[in-house]
Amino acid sequence: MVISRLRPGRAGRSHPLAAPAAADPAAGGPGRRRATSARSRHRTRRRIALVASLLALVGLFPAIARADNPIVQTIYTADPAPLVHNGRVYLYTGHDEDNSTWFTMKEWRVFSSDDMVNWTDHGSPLNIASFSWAKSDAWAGQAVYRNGKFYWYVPMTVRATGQMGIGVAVSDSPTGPFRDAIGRPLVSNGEIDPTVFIDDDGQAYLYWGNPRLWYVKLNADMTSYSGSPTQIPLTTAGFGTRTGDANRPTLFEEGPWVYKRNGLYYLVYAAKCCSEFIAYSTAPGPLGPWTYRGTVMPTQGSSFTNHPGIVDFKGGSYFFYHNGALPGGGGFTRSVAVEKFSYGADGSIPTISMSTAGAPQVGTLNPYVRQEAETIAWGSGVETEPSSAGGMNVGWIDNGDYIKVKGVAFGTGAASYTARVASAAGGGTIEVRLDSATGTVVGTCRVSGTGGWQTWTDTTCAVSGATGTHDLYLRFTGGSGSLFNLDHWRFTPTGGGTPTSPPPTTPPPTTPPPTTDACTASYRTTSTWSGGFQGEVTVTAGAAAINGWTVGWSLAAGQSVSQIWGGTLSTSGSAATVRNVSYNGSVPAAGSTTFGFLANGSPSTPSLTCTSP
Ligand code: FUB
Repeated sequence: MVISRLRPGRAGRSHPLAAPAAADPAAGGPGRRRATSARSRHRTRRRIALVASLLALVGLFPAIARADNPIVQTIYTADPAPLVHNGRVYLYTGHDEDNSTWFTMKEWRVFSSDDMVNWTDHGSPLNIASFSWAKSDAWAGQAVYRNGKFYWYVPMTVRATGQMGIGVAVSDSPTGPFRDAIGRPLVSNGEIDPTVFIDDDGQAYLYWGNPRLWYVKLNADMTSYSGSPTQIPLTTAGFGTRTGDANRPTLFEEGPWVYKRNGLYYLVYAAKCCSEFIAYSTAPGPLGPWTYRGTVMPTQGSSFTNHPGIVDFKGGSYFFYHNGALPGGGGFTRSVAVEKFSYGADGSIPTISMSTAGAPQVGTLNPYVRQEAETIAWGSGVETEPSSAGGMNVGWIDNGDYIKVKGVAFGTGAASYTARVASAAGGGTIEVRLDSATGTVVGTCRVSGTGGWQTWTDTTCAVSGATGTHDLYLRFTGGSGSLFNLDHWRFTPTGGGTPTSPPPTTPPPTTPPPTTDACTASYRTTSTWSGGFQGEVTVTAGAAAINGWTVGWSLAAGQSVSQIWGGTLSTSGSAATVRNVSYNGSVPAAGSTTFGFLANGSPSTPSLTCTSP
């Protein structure tokens, strides 16, 4: 069938029908992103508008379960690879370009969550241009953690040969940036879809393949291997029986995912073609012998491929996959989704069906600490882009767009809402609503023009009636066109007293600091209330990039820090010391990053020191 000729990795093929070489997708500044994004925006808008109208219907009929699958609504995502690290799930995906008619994929993306429903967009820390030897086809990969580093194994077309090869990128942080670890393919035999498994004895294995299934033993450095790539025998006992394709007698197609649970080794994979379903086999060891165990997920969901990823997280087991569920979705415009499941007593994986409900929330979201605007359970109409303040921001906000944040624990009540916003236009309004996009308004924040899409300021509004736990809807209203951007937000609890407007503050430096300093730090108070305040510190690198920073100051009498984000705090007497966290230690020359904190006491402007190793 036609699709079969288009599928990757058939014996003897080297992707003659692959998409044209990727345009350079390297992230420029937010301005550049906005310019390039504009072209695709109208296309994206058409499908998102459909989502919005469907959800509006759901809002009118609250008895209908609200959809949280697929996980990402701002772009098409594919080939999920989850990784659990330090209490969060990091989800590594591919990115299907809008309107694709082939696996047109130029970059990989990272999202993360600590509750399985609200997902933070970390943008694209790795793309085809990260590999000087690669031409195109940012297909299915997997990231693993070892010895303080994150290794991301990804397949691409090798420019010199036109064959698929597998590269390895490395980073100190799960969200990157990642760089090519070895400057060449780790392996290249025309086959795809790497998965890496590290056994209890420390031996790491790289598996990959379509149409065959390969493995090689990785060395402890995770960027080289011992021995030669070796085929895993594809027997019908191990991988089931396929009929109608003499060249492929077993069900194994592609997308292997290997892990171990209770001493049993699992190999989960896309089976048969096309359309694929998800099957699994088990073995007593990492190299087999494998026994076919049946279906994990039947053929479903408007995409002729599927792709598995399985993790355990906070006591539950989760199956990630992709389908064509977003408007405009299909075999080349896919979306990643997740279901929770339980293993059988014998270690079997049940048959799992795709759902629109997705996994249940684990815990609740704390609205009284900084939350990134790009932490989203469901977004309608909005997109994301790199923020000049670090990380991502939500942009392309039009009248009627909204963001849903699920399971927000207001407790005894919120007194105010503060959002970090920017607008090169006239701004608009943030309606703070509960439980649906048309639910009770508990606050209304006005956003004014700030003179630039990346010129950030805070807006604060009073909140009343937000108690207990609710889904939070930030609904955006205003005139026509883009209204404003949103970087992060938080609520202030009623317990601290009546919030006041933020006092006049000293803006962060707009010019680079003296070249002799490794870094400088500036402070501003972002809100106050009776008995407490919130502060923000901007760390700015000098003439050279820095890798790690430490900010120190003396707490004034009566001050104590109760919460911090974007840094780790240690105190000794009145001395407060904040060090970077993994994602914001690297600051380019003259670039800046921020951390924030909540404190008891009265605000004062501290004298800050900033050092970098
Ligand atoms: O996303 C491109 C290819 O489609 C992947 O490498 C395969 O696993 C299939 O999902």
